Amino acid sequence: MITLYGMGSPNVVKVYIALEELALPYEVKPVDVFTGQQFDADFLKLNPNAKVPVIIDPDGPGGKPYTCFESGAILLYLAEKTGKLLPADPAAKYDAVQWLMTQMSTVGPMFGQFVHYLRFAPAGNDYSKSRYQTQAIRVTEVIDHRLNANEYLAGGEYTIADVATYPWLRNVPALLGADIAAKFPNVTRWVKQIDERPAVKKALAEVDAVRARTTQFDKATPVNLDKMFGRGQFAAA
Ligand SMILES: N[C@@H](CCC(=O)N[C@@H](CS)C(=O)NCC(=O)O)C(=O)O
Repeated sequence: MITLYGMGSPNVVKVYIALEELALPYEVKPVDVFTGQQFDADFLKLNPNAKVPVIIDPDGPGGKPYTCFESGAILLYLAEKTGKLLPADPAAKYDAVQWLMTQMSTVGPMFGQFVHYLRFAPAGNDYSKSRYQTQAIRVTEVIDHRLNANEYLAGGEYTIADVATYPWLRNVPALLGADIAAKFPNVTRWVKQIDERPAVKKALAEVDAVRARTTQFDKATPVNLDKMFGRGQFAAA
């Protein structure tokens, strides 16, 4: 059985969805990032970059256990292990990989930084907040345009590109507001379509369960937040 180390954040939600879509049995080991468990020595052996998600597959390549971190790598690993959620046709497969990389390089980091400046930065960071909000809106527009011409990100097939992007873009109305969300009807249509998938409903219920077992950001102590964000006594520069 695969072990998933995580909590309830979008990068972890991707892996829950993939495991449910692929009907792979898994157990969850919660990592309480808002109390600093990602810095524990045992967890750093799994991911030296101190971030969730991580999976351990006891039945990895060559029948040996395999540990995998970085959500995009995990999605590729699970898709290739099962031969699902990635098109067989090489061009369509690389269409999926391109949009997966767009999620990893742009959607996640831009929305992630926007949320940071929205929720966690001290007052007086308006330039940074505006920059990341603008970038989050810009990439949502790019995806909306793609979904105008295609049912899913890689074309006609639901793939790991959709699995990676949905946990971030389902939050567009909450993060960017209803007026901005209304400018992206294709994203709204695609989110609704993915919301209805039984595996996604199951995954989101599991995510609610892990949220109940982990500390949420509003309960984190100031010192744990400083450590996680590398600021205050933990700043390197
Ligand atoms: N690019 C990484 C990002 C992982 C990431 O930022 N994980 C967050 C939760 S969403 C985390 O572990 N944060 C703890 C920390 O930064 O100390 C991935 O997609 O797996």
